[in-house]
Amino acid sequence: MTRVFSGIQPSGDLHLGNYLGALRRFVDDQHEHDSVFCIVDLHALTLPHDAAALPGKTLEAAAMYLAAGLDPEVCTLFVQSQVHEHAELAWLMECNAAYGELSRMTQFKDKSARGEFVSAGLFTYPALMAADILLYDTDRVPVGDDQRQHLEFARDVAERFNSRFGPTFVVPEAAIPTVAARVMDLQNPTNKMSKSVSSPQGTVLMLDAPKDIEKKIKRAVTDTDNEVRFDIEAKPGVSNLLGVLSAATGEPPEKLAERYDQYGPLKADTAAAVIELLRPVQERYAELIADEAELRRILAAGADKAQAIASVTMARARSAVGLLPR
Ligand code: AQP
Repeated sequence: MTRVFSGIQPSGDLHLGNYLGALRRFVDDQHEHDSVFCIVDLHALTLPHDAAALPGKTLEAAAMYLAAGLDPEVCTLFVQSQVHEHAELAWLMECNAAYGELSRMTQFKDKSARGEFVSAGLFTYPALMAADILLYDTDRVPVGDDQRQHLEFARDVAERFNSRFGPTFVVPEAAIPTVAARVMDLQNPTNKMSKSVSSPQGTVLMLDAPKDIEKKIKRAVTDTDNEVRFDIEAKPGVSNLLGVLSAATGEPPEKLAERYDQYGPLKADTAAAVIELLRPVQERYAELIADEAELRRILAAGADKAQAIASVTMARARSAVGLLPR
């Protein structure tokens, strides 16, 4: 059976981009593939973070995964730092990654340009991500388009490791959605919607109240010619709305565009579709987040299941590079 692995950082409040680009697709995958999903809290340490808030954010991410429809009886759901093999394999990945290839990562360039303190962890983030994926003999990684380059890096390191030390890792494939692969910020439609870049009016949060979703989408930046056309280069704002509406309704964006000759109705329909899409998730989330003990229990059981797989791969990788067993 195909193995699927993916993760989301508990680095802030999850948004519509995380849902359409990643989370929603995990729910379908769990029934078709052997699925392992992770809350990648070690990745959330790569930027300055609020230590006191992180445990809560991690539980919120878990509740959101479950609210979106993940069933812990069907898939494996766990927290990255609770399976120590992630940090351990990351070191082997770093020692097989070239400084030059890590320097070319666009996410590192973007994020390092923003902060005053640029951690070495931010630089080696893709090596930890490669470890996450390779530990589970992953065939397929459902991610948004922003993670394409990191996935390519994981493949390159796996191939290099296999050719240096013998067959050790499965080389994974990225699975990028055809619509809403990169949901853009509503106020800056040439930037992706993101947790860590503060654009409150440009980011639809998973837990936003319907009136806030409506307000944000109705105020989305478009352009002045009032022509509804799906053209990401020339009309990024309008195309972003059409992409979101398409992801919510299942209709191709080009076809949806034919239905509108003004921006107002497109925005109103997009807002209504997003509100309806998120409503059931928000309702389930409210119930799940109220029972912290149950969330912790689910995550502990998930970590046991994950570690049973990860420890086998880790032992194989240790032996391949010549580390002496204890
Ligand atoms: N705007 C987006 N459109 C589509 N997919 C997206 N993803 C993120 N933003 C968009 C996908 O969500 C998954 C989880 O992402 P992550 O938490 O690992 O971090 P990220 O990709 O760096 O996303 P953020 O929200 O921008 O987080 P910060 O700001 O903390 O870095 C991934 O599959 C990603 O592709």
